[in-house]
Amino acid sequence: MLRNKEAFKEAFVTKLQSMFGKSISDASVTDKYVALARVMRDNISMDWVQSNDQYTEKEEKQMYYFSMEFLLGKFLDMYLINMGLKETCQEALSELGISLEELEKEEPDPGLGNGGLGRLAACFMESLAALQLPGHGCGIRYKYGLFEQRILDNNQAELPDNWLKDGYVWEFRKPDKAVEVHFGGNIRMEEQDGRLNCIHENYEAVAAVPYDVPIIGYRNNNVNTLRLWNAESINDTFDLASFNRGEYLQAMEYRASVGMISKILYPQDNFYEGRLLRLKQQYFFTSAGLQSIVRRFKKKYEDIRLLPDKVAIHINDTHPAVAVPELMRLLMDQEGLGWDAAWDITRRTISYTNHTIMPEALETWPIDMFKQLLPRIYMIVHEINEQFCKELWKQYPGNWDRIANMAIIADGLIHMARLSVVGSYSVNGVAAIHTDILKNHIMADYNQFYPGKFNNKTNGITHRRWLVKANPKLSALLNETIGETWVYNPMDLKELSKHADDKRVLEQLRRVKQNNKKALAKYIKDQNGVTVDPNSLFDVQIKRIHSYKRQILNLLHIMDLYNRLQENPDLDIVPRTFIFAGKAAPGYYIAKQTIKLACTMAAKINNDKRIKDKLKVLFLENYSVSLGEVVFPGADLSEQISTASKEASGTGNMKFMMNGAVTIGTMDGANVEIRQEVGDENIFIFGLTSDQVFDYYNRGGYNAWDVYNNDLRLKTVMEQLSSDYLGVDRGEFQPLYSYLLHNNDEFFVLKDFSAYAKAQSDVDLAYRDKDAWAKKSLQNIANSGIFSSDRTIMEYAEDIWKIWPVNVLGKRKK
Ligand code: 26Q
Repeated sequence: MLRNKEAFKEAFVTKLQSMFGKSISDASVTDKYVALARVMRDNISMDWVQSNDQYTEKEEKQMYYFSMEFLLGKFLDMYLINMGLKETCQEALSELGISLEELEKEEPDPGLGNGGLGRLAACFMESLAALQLPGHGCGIRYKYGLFEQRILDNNQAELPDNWLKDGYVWEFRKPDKAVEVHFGGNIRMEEQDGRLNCIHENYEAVAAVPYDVPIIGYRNNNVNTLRLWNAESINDTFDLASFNRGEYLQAMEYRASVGMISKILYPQDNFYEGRLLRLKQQYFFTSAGLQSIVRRFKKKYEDIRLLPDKVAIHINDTHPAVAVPELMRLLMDQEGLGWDAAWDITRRTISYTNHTIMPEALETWPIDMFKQLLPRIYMIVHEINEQFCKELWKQYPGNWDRIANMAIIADGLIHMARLSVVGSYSVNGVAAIHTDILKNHIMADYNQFYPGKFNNKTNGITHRRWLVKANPKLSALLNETIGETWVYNPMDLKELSKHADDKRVLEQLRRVKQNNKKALAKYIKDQNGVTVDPNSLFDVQIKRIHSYKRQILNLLHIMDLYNRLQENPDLDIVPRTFIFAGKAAPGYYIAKQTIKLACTMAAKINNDKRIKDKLKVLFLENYSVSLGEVVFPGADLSEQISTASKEASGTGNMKFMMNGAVTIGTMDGANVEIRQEVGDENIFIFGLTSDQVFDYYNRGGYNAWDVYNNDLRLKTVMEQLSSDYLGVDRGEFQPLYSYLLHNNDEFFVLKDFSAYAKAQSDVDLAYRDKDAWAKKSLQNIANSGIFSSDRTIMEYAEDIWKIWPVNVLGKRKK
C-alpha cells in the first residue's frame, strides 16, 4: 500500500483532506503530523489483525509482560524504520515540501515510567516483535506520566506531564474489551452442590478499559500488543441508569476516586512507599490483564488446565505480584478448580524478575490495608503462606528463625518479593553480579529451598532504537564497513573489531563522533545558553538522581579539578565538558540538593574566565528517552560509578557503549560484563568491590572521618561544600556535607574518591592519544552486540517462557 513514494504522497494528501479538510498549504505542522501518523496507523492495523489471527490459529503459546511502567519514547521514526518505510516517507514528504524531522517533533514522548525498569520493558517489547515472538505488554495508561522537570533558580521544579492533551495517535481504545475490577467489600462463604463457594459482596466495581498500542517488528509482519488499562467508572461504561437515582454526589465522589487509579505514575524510582492508591493501581491492572488473558484463552481452549502450556505471565519486579493470588482467585472462584490444581497452574504460569537488592525498594504491605482493599486476595495470600510455612517446617523442623525470615506474611506485613518467589517457577536477576548477590545473600534461603529456580538474564537494550534510530551517522558507517546484518544479528557488530587498526575507519569513526558532539553542543547552546567546545572531552552522567548512583562523587571530583585549575590556570588537563541529566523524586531531598549543587557549580565554573574554558559543567533539564537519543551519540565518557553491589544492572551503560563511549565505572551491575567483553584496556574500572562493600557493612572498620582527615584535596572540597564558597548562603549544602559524613558515608563516596580521581586522570592521559581513544571507542561498539535486548529476549524466550517465533504471513517482506 505504501510501497513507493507516489503511493505514500497520495495516501498522505488524501488523509490530510479527509481528516482536516485541508490542503498542504493550509495545514499546520500538527495536522501534518497527525495525518502522517494516521496513514501509518491504517497500514499497521492490517498486519496487526493478521498477527493476532495467526497467533491464535497456530495455537502458539503467548507471553504477557506485566509492568507498572513502560517508558516508550516516540514511535513514528521507529515505526518507519521497522517497516522499512523511512526513506520512502522522507522522500515523499520532501517532495511535498515537508520535513519529516519537523513532524516528528510533534509527537509526545510518553513517560510512563521512571527509569531503567520502565525503559527495559519498552526495549523488551521492541525485541519481542523483532524476533517474531508472540509477546505482549500489560500496563497502566497513566493520564500523567513522569513529571516534566524544569530548572528554576538552580532547583528542580516539577510540572505535570499532560502527554494526552492533544490525543495519542498510536492507541486504540477497545471499550468492548473492558472488564470489571472489584475493590473492598466482604466475603461470604456459601455451600452450593456440596462445594464451598466464595461470594464477594458490597465491593466497589471499577471498569478497566484497554487502550492497545501496536508494537511493530523489524521488517517482518509481526505486530504485537501493548495493552494499557484505563480506570473508568462503571456508570460511564456499563450503566448510565444508576446515575439518575438522585445519588449524584455519591456518584461524583465515586467517579473521582475511580479516576485517580490511572491518573498518575508514582515518581519514585528504587524507593517504596506503602500508599493505598499504589496498591489499587497494582491490583487494577493486574486483575484486568489476567481477566482478559483468561477470557482470550477460553475462547480457544476448553480445558483451563492447559493454561501453562499456552500462556506465560511475567512480572516486572514485585509491582504486579498480586498476579499470584489473583490468578488463583480466577482459577478457583471463576473456573471452579480446587486449590491444588489452581496452585499447580499458577506456579507453572508465572515468572518473576527482581531488579533491586536495595532494602528501601522492597515492597511490603500492612496486613490491614491489604485485607480491607482486597479481602478475597488476602484470604488466598494467607492460605499460600500457611501451606508454604508447613513445607518449610517439614524441611527445617524447629528452625523458627529461618521460617520467619522466609514467610510471606511476617511482622504484620505481606512481603511481595517472597510472594513472587514462592508463586513463580523462575526468578531472575538482571546481571551476573546481581543474580549472584540474590542467590548468595539476599535470597540465599530461597535459593537453597528451590534449587534451579534462580537464574540470570543480563539486561539489554534495543539497538534499533539506540543505534539505528538515535545514531544514523554511526549506523551508516557500520553498514559501510561491516555490512547491514548487524541490524538483525547484533553479534555481527564484532566484525568491526577487524578494523581496529584501520586508520581510515578510525578516522571516520572520529568524524562521526565529532558530528554527534556538534549536534549535542548545539542542543546545549539552545537549551542552556552555554557554548561548549566539541573538541573537549564530553563526560556524561545521565540517569535518575540517587545517592547510590553517586552523582556527588562526580561533582566532588569536578570541584577538586576546579580547585587545581584555580591554583594553576596552566594546569595541563584535557578540556572537559561535564554533562548531567536526571530527575529526582519530588520528595527526595538529598537528590534535589544534588541537582542544585550541579547547577550551582555550573553557574560558577562556566563563568570563570581564569580557567580558560578548560572546564564546563551542564545540567540538562528533563531527561527523557528523547533527550537520551541526543546525548548518548555525543558522549566520549560514560559515568557508571554506583557503589559496588547497588546497581542491579544499569542499561544506560549499554547505550553509551553501543554509541562508542568508553566507561569509567565500578565493578557493579552490567559494568562487570562490559569489562569482560571489551577487556581492561578499553574501560576504566576503579573503587571498592561488592565483596569489600559487604565486608564493611558486616564487619565495620570504615570511618568516613579518617578518609576525610587524610586526604587534603578531599577535605578542601568538603569544606567548600559546607561554606559559602559556591556563592550560596552558608549552610545551603550543609545537608549534603552532613549526609556524607554523619551517616558514615553509607555509599562510600569519600572512600572511593581518590581511586576515582586516579581513574579520571588515567582517562585524561588516554584521551590525548586520538587514535588510541578511537580504538577504544571502536572496541566498545564492536563488543556491544551481546547487550542487545534481542539476546536478552532470546534467553528469556528459550529458558523461561518457552515461546517460539511465529512467521506471520502478510504483505511486508524481509
Ligand atoms: C515501588 C513501590 C512504590 C513506589 C515506587 C516503587 C518503585 C518504582 C520504580 C520501585 C522501583 C522502581 C524502579 C526500579 C528500577 O528502575 N530499577 C532498575 O532496573 C533496571 C532494569 O533492570 C536496572 O538496570 C537498574 O540497575 C535498576 O536500578
